[in-house]
Amino acid sequence: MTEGNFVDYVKIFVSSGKGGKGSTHLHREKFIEKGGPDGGDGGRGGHVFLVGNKSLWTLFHLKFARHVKAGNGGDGSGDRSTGADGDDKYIEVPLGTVVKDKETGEILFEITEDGEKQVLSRGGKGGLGNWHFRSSTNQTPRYSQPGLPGIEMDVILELKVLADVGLVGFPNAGKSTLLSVLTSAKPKIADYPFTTLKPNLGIVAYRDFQSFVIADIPGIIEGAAEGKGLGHYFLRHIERNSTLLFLVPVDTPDIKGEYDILVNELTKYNPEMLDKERMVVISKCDMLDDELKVELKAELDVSFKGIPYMFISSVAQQGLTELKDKLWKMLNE
Ligand SMILES: Nc1nc2c(ncn2[C@@H]2O[C@H](COP(=O)(O)OP(=O)(O)OP(=O)(O)O)[C@@H](O)[C@H]2O)c(=O)[nH]1
Ligand SMILES: [Mg+2]
Repeated sequence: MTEGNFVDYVKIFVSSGKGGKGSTHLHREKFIEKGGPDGGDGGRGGHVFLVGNKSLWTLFHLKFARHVKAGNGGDGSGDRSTGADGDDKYIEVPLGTVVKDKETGEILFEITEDGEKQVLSRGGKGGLGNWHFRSSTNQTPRYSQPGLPGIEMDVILELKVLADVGLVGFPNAGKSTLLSVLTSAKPKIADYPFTTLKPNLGIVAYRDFQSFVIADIPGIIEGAAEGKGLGHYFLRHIERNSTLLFLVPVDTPDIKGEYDILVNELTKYNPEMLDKERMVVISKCDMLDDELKVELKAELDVSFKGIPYMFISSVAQQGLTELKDKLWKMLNE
């Protein structure tokens, strides 16, 4: 994912197919003089569906799909044969896509589950063939129904949330490692700064089949808001997250000081960033023995004064369940 291919809003013109005409065919065969009506029905027009796909993250693939048109139904023909149904069209969208009628602004529906399929525009019904209209008074009806037209509409697709939680930290803080242990994402991890060059997203599977999304972005350094490092370029990606998770490694000499630098950079970039819920995670705690942890805790309780913080280790899998619980609570409060 880069700046260019993140798209969360597209306008599309959709049209379902029109129904096929019913046939007015009269049966003809050698030696049978009046065969009677045998015109078949028209096929229905194709529908346009939206389908949820959990491996899609943006609407980028629809950016150039300005017009989606389903196929028309085939006309009925003699021998009571029904026309073919028009081809349906399936538009795949990420979960959390909201569909609006462009004219009225009305929300039509939302796709929230993988594989969920909803009709956006229904194909027109096929017309009935003359065979249906035969009666004792009219044995050779030369009448059949036309197919019904398809439905044309302009719709807006909007992706609600990119990620619920944004990871913020200096390079090498262990952000990508944390993403890799909380989700099935496989970001690049290495012992040097700026390993991550583009944001990575992952879904945290939470108790009872719930989930939330975490975004890992490149490390932020002092001066990021003025363009140092890479962080500033990606700060806008976490502008949309509802919760920020600050990562500071436990071996940092001044933990609160590093946190302050991060907060300061975000504030300089956009003061509204501070309106978000935030939590501090002291990472790599496997490097600390219990005794030192108690000492550090006493220190941090004073310096963090009421700012929620916790210890974790991605490598030793410590504190991860507690972290998920806390994030879930913050997101749902
Ligand atoms: N001991 C220990 N090392 C860790 C832990 N988590 C990450 N590391 C190490 O810290 C280094 C940096 O980890 P990354 O996950 O790449 O850090 P990052 O914050 O994504 O770094 P950038 O992408 O450069 O911003 C790697 O060598 C990891 O193996 C942990 O819980 N314990
Ligand atoms: Mg990284």
